[in-house]
Amino acid sequence: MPIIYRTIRVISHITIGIFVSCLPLSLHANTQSDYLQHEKFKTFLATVVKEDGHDKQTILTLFEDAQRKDSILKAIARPAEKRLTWNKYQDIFLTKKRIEKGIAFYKKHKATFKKAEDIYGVPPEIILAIIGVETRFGHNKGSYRVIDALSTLAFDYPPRSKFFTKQLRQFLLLGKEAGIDLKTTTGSYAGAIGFPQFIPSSYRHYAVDFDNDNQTDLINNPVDAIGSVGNYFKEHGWVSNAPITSPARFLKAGSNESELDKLVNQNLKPSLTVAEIAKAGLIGDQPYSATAKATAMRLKGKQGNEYWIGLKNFYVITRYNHSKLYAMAVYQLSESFKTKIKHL
Ligand SMILES: [Ca+2]
Repeated sequence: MPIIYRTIRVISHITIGIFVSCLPLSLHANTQSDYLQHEKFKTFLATVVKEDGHDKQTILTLFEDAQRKDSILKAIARPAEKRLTWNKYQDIFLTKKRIEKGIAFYKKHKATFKKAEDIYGVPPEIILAIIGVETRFGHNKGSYRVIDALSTLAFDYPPRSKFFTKQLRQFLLLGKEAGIDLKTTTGSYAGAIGFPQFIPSSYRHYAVDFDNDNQTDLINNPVDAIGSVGNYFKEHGWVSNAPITSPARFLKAGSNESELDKLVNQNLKPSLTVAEIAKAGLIGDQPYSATAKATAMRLKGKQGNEYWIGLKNFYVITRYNHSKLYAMAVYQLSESFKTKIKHL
């Protein structure tokens, strides 16, 4: 799109410049860019120049060819976490191929995983599962230019405009701080970057230089990525050696299904005690403390309803992606890795 417009602009200026004033105003405006004339961009520009110290012309040049992508607007309206139930969602991530690739990735970076566990208390299989679910161990880091993704969502997606405007601002700061190329860096449709798909604010706050080469590089450096996921989990409250989630049985006899309906699939944050959940008839297979905070889940599985009890660490996984389906996929993938990597 911009290439065509640029061509029009060149022709306008050089060959038929004399007729430019005859062109309809709207066409002329469209030749500029998708965003330079956008009201929300103008406000954004003033903010980042004034408050973040960016050079105005540099930002204008950067946004000259920032593109609105309708495919991004479609994708964000229908994420897999909302579109699918657990019986379908699991098939995307819990595959033999993904497990094999994970084992190979682990073998290659075993010492780094060990170091991350020592420093952050997060087991290798969890970090491995996150990187596996996010990008298949770096094989798919996303093909949208981050500048396009974040501009589209910040300026043309009102429901999340505030959030993505903040992310766009964080992205520009990453250019200064981490040396990220703002024009060419690619990521997901939501502007997530690198092996672990950190959104720009997470990159700025939780990414670490884990191989001490003075660069914090989540795009090309798997070592920095592994350490950064460990740090992210620790900072979000991961409890070392604590349980994550357990299958649970719904004891129909003497229990109250309507009472259980009120308990399951409420907030992601554990707000009930194991005892309160048990009172409604849901008993975890693991012997958790009756006073532990937990969340009761009912998922549509392949064999019908599945019940699960999630604890603090399950909640921490949802801090990476606010979805119980996501956290369950990470957990189950991690369990597949756990036994396989133990003796490697
Ligand atoms: Ca590094």
